[in-house]
Amino acid sequence: MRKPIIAGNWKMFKTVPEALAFAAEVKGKAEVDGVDSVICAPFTNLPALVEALKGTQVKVGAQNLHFEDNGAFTGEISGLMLKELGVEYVIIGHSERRAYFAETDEIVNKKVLAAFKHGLTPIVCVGEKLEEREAGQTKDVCRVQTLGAFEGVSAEQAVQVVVAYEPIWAIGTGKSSTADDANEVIGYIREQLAGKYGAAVADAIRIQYGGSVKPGNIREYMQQSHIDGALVGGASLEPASYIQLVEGAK
Ligand code: G2H
Repeated sequence: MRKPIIAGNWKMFKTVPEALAFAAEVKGKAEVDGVDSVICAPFTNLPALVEALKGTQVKVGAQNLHFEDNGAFTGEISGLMLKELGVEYVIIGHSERRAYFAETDEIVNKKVLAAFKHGLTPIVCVGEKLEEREAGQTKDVCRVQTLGAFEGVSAEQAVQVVVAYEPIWAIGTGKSSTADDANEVIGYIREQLAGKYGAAVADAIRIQYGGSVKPGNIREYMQQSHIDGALVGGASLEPASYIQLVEGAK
């Protein structure tokens, strides 16, 4: 069976002292057997968080990487650099990066391959905009984004990928997709992966829901057949709320 995974996406929040205070609060608490727990923090927090969470079940992730190892890419951070810090996960293709930083499916794919090159676990985000949903294009958008991200990814690598389905209209808006609707789209994403890799591989790939998940609704999502956890923004910032999310994923 697939192990549930809760990943906090802090986005551009928290200074180093704030991150360390969070780590001290969640130690021993956001650690539930049978649930993977990951905090994806701003780059500046990563060394301190890796150190503070060493030996715990709370893993550390980044929110982006560049697909080259090094080069003249001012302001960028590579997978090589993240690995050196002890980071284990990296979010790739979050809708905010697609929208504000012009990340295409091709760039997302290069980043997924770069993550594997450095032994980082990619959390790959896919999801439709409101107008695409209203035009009945949700599944088409998710199929193209998912298959685009997995281009050139072997079956052995595919089972390690975490996919996060985040309908864009549900992000940070307080509006969440119903658990049934999210499960239907996630089931469809799994079908596409089965078409590419076969059912056994697709059944092993973890697919999260993301978009206004909070302690009050996590269990509804977790009860769904295809939903294996959540990528959580706002509700991952407070230790008490994050702990409840990890507990709720059990
Ligand atoms: C979606 C999510 C985290 P929030 O971006 O990836 O954010 O939970 O605040 O909607």
